[in-house]
Amino acid sequence: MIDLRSDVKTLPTDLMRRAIFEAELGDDVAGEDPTVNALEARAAELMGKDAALLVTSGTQGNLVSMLAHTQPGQKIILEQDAHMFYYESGGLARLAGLMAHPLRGHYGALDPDDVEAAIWPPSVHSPSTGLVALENTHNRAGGTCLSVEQTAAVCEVAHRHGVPVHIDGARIFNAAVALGVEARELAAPADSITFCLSKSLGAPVGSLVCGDTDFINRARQFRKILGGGMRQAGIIAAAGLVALEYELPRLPEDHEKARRVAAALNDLPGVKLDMATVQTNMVLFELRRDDMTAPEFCQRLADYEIKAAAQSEVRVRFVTHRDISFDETDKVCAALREVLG
Ligand code: TLP
Repeated sequence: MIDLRSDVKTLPTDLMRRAIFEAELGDDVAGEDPTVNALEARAAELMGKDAALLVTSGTQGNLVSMLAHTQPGQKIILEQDAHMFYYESGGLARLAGLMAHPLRGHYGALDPDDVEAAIWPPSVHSPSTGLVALENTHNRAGGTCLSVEQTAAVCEVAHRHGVPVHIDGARIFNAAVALGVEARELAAPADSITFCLSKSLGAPVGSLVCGDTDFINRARQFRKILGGGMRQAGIIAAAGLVALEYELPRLPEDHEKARRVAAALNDLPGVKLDMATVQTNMVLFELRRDDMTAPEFCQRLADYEIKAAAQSEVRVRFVTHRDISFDETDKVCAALREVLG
């Protein structure tokens, strides 16, 4: 099966499985797991931050970050299609007690002027703004990147008003590869960042929250409150260390696969695809045809041993990743031509 539904579907590599088997372990809640400590040190170094914290998932990373940055009753400003707003089951409201102020972005990027206007002046009537959140790459915009300049411009506005900035960098390394910069340059203007091991990096579990030492200490306590204190978590960290060493350099290949799929789709009737969004490992498009809906199209792909998922009656997202080879990518292109041509 060729699974285009998401890069979260990747299975651990042999190297990861061996590293898990051989990992040196201890009680991470007490800070005694050497493999977790090594991963957190490596993550902090890659993001150019003081410290890092291993969490169970991207969602948990974003949640502990919101909890550590804000007070209940404050406002969080974020893009209206942001994962933290759209897909995290309202955890920002239910668990962090935040009010969301969503803004419409452009290819996932917030306009700094809109952010400034959304930071309402202090008043007895209004909530104060506790956090601005960015997403890089932006999932629902189709894996689009925020540049260093775009990130810095929003951070400048937020910081001028005393508001911290968190980046949901689930796929920050894809952005770094696409933009030709280091991930730490993209993280530098922000106060904190979460990145995921379990998406394009192909590890089975885990995300890292990175920031200054005080922030990470607070986040660690919130992780415990949320039940995310794990004991011999080195079995997770071991695969993560392998992912950072061996999978990170491989990411440009996934972008090339996405470009091939996008080029094939772009020629086909009834496909509405903005090629400007094809920047990383995602291809987001609309199917505007009388003969099939997006779910029916995905159903047809099953005959070619391809798993795909529609996001609505017209919208489809494909994600390329390590478990789809270049040969399989070409098979996908051929299948698309047969089904839609
Ligand atoms: N994204 C997943 C899910 O929506 C299923 C996907 O397939 O793309 N931030 C961003 C930008 C994400 O894309 C995701 C997951 C998360 C956070 C949450 O990560 P997890 O699933 O580890 O909680």
